[in-house]
Amino acid sequence: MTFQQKLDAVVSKNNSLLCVGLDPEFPKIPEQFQKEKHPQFSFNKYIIDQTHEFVCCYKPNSAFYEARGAVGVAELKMTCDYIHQRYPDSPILLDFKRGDIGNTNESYAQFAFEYLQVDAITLQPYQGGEALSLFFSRKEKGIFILCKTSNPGSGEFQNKNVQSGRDVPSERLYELVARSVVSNWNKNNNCFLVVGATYPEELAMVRKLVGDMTILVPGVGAQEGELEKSLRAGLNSKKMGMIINVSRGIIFAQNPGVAARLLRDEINTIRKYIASQ
Ligand code: OMP
Repeated sequence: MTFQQKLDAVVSKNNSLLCVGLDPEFPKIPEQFQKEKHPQFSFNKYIIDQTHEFVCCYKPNSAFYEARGAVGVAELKMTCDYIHQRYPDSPILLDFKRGDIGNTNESYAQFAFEYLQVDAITLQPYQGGEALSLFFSRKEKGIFILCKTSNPGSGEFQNKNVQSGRDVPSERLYELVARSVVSNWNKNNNCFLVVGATYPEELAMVRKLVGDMTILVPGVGAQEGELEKSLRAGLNSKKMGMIINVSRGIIFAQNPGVAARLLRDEINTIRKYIASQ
């Protein structure tokens, strides 16, 4: 089963485009979990049990586990194992943002796909498609390429005009990334893009360039990306094709299960409204 097939199945089963980001920043974890033997894992287990019916995906960000060294990485592994065992329908998208030369990428791929056994990862495109080809060859895995990131300074490079050839009109760097992914990198139909909810105009532009491709959209909530604007810009022709990630806004909510259900429902209400227009 490919990542897209696994995603489609759970999107339809849970009627959800919502992804919960498992970003257990240690100092922010409630005290009761901090005291546990495996604090990040215990906290994640609680979040996953509360939210699994309302989400289409989980996205643990490796940084929050690596920050604690070996114990954190072990708890990331425990988290992935728990999802595989208890909720095998739920895809795991590892937020990794890696990408290097060939043999280094082999080691990254080994960690993500063999050790953690995740279904998908995020990568940066800076070293080009040649360097990432090893990831593309993993046909069953989802390869998410950073295109237009949500941070305030992402335009420094991503919005610069670039010209790929003498007779070709110039375009923004993020547009070139989107076009390259669609036309050159996606030979195995396993590439996807990441575009921040904080840039709905750019998201609309990317949607025009990539057809119905699924886009990971982080930045709703804590980073103040607006949900309705993002959905208007990012939904594909089937009013789907988005994975809307929310991390802090759900995991640190008073009641994460309720927060996830409400957000799932709000996304669906807006989707229906947009479809009816
Ligand atoms: P919240 O802002 O707490 O919802 O978390 C957002 C999550 O999405 C974090 O794990 C970020 O690292 C990640 N993210 C962004 O916020 N912006 C991006 O442009 C890309 C990502 C990502 O690749 O997921």
